[in-house]
Amino acid sequence: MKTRVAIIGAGPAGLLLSHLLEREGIESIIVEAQSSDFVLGRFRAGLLEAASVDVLDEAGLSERLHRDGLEHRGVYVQWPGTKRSVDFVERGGRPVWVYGQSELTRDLSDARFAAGQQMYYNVSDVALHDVDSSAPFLTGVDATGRSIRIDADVIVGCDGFAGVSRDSLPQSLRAVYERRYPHSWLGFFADVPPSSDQIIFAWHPEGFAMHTMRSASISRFHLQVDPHDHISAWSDDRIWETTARRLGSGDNDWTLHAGPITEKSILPLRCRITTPMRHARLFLAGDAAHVVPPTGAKGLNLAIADVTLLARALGAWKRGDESLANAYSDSALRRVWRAAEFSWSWSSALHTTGDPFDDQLQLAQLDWLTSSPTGGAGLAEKFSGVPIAFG
Ligand code: RFL
Repeated sequence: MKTRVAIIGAGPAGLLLSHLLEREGIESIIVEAQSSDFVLGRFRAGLLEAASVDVLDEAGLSERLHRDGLEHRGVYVQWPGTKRSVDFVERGGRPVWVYGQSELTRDLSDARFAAGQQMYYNVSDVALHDVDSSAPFLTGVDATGRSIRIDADVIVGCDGFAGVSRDSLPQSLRAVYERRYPHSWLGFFADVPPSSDQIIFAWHPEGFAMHTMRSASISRFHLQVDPHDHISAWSDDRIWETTARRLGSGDNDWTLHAGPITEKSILPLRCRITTPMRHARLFLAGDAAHVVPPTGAKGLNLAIADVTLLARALGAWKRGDESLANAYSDSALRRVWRAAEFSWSWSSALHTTGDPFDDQLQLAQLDWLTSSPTGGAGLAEKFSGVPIAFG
């Protein structure tokens, strides 16, 4: 097979990229290791910055988002005895949207199928070849066991954290920056209406807790847990008791709606950034190049921003101007490092360490972020995000 852009991975980055490329008049082929059902069934992110929604609006992909998504002007930040609402819009930021990643992936995938996109699911052993040349190609084995080869002008690795494409960056050029956090998140979904009109970030001496939502009937929670904890140690009763204690301490009048837990898992928090995001005819986008801890809700938004920049760059290149493609890695990484800094500082302010000195520093930081106009404006900008091409 032959195409202009061979895309590895049918997650949000790969699907949106193929859509944006089509709008630039560029054809692409997507290969995905998993089945379509598996990809659509993966629950992950749930928060979109306004700039991400702008991209989806402009691409005509946001009808269901505006119908079923929840627009939030801000968040609650709390600690024992105190609960404060931070209104991003009042503080110079923009609203954010609560919309499940699985819903967004479904919208993107439906749009790609409707447009006749060439997509190959269940492709194994994907390998990249000759990315240093002007004729790179991919090989793999399709769902029927047949070997496939895709020749392209460029290859884009949108294959997530566990993908293979970043291994094709030459060792001599590659730099990997990594931070492992000393805590994990126990995340769970419950079939209950949300217990809050906005996301709650709660500092508690026992550990961080967060309440978010996916819809009017599905709630999402996260609890800071020890990195050595196993999910089998967390019965549903223990989870609800801990959640009620940590989230209930900010406001005595608040009530937690408990109910059936439908999914629970423990996720280690880490930040890992691989540079550069372009080498010769290979480009990386989304989690293939960077993962950040989910506290700042940036991962999905970074994936959307990367592929928006990349589609514009490849569009310009097709018209004879390679400058945006040459600038892609630096432009994308500027936003990535901002997101990494926010994810780090926001995580650091909220996750307890067991040291009483750290507790007091964290509370001073949270007090400043939620009561000072300067602190609040910074939090609003960092949380609600900056334009896709900023600066
Ligand atoms: P994905 O979604 O991982 O998709 C990559 C795709 O590539 C496929 N693949 C391959 N295909 C072919 N050959 C191979 N060798 C392949 N290897 C892998 C995979 O099967 C998959 O389909 O990456 P993408 O598209 O870059 O999207 C990134 C987002 O998924 C990710 O950043 C977010 O989910 C991160 N994240 C959050 N981001 C936010 O913006 N807001 C949030 O609130 C938020 N919460 C979260 C999160 C991530 C979480 N987890 C589990 C990682 C909460 C959690 C719990």
